[in-house]
Amino acid sequence: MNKARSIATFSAVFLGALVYGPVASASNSNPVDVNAIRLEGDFNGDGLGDLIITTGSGSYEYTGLSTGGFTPNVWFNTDLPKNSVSYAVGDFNGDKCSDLIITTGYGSFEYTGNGPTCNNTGTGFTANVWSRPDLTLNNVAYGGNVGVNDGFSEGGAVGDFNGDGCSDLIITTAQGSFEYTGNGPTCNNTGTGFTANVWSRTDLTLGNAIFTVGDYNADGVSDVLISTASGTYEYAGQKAGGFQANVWTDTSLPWIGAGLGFWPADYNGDGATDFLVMTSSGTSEFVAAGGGGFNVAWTDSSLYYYNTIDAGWNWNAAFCQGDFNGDDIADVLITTSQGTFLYEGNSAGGFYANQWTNASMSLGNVNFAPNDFLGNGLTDIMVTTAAGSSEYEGGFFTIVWQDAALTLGSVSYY
Ligand SMILES: [Ca+2]
Ligand SMILES: [Ca+2]
Ligand SMILES: [Ca+2]
Ligand SMILES: [Ca+2]
Repeated sequence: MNKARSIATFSAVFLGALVYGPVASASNSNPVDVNAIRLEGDFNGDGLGDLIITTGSGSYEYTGLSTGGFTPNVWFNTDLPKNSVSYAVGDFNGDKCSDLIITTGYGSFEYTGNGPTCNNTGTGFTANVWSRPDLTLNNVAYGGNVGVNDGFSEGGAVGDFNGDGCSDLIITTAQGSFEYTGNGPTCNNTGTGFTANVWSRTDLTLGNAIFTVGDYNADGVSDVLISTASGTYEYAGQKAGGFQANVWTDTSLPWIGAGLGFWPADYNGDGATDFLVMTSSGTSEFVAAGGGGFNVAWTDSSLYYYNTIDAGWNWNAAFCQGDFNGDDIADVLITTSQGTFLYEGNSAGGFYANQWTNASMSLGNVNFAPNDFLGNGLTDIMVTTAAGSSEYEGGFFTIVWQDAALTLGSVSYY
């Protein structure tokens, strides 16, 4: 059974080059990648987006190059093959180099990114800065999870919920959801690892709530939309920790384990995070209206979730946000059975449709991993199909790197 997923994202107004976005794909034959929630990393802190590439052989750090392509295998670990590991990305220690929460059957482990400008000026990662052997794969969600067993990884989130410049976690388990705030030399807590249980909600257990991150009220502190069977509730992050509850509510947007998906980004470029939400009725753009509320600015009833007796919930479109034209207004790639269509964000709300199209990139046959790999302010995309992976430069969508071995279903990107 396919599950609708929250795609944790927030715009580039936080955390420098960290632009969070989803993999946009949907296919029953590729369930893990379908539900990937990836947060874009710059692990070595040079301003160019990097990747963790996970295949059957292990996990590999590829660092982006300004001319396209990557420096491969800056770090690798053959004990972390695809389907036995998930990654959540954030800058948990606040040194502007992206870090990882690595989750396996042995628990969850914080690995902090190293680079010339990071706290550790080496390469690769500093291992086990924080570890929790009890938080094992499929028993915990950080929003960035790619669960091996779909349906058990909903929940969790990464954002800067206390606004101190260090990424924080909402950790969701069978016991509930818990805010852990990142520690580092420039954070509110100058130690390492996390300050546990700054906020907790024992009712928001794994599989019963999803979190969608954004700065919806544009105060520089990450907020969350919490969706449960009762509806969707905006909780505004507080600098002292915790959240102001129910800043905005919409009981017409319930999450019952499926049938609801969010793609947040600043689609009108005013600095406040907006979101696309897909329901069984279609997809709508909710534009932040100040103070935390939203106005519906655009709807397309042809992009929707549907329920089937045999296959459960499914969807007829997938979305991938980014600033593909570099105008500081978020755009979205919409993938349907007819191909992929670039909708460019409009400052007045809504989109300029079909600014780029590709009929061969159809739903179920393509995966997108967005990041500014070239570091020039335009979101580039790693496009993965049965023919392999191709790095498309933002803007003109020209191919600047390819690897035919990294085929759809054989690789996950973080
Ligand atoms: Ca980099
Ligand atoms: Ca870091
Ligand atoms: Ca923080
Ligand atoms: Ca906005």
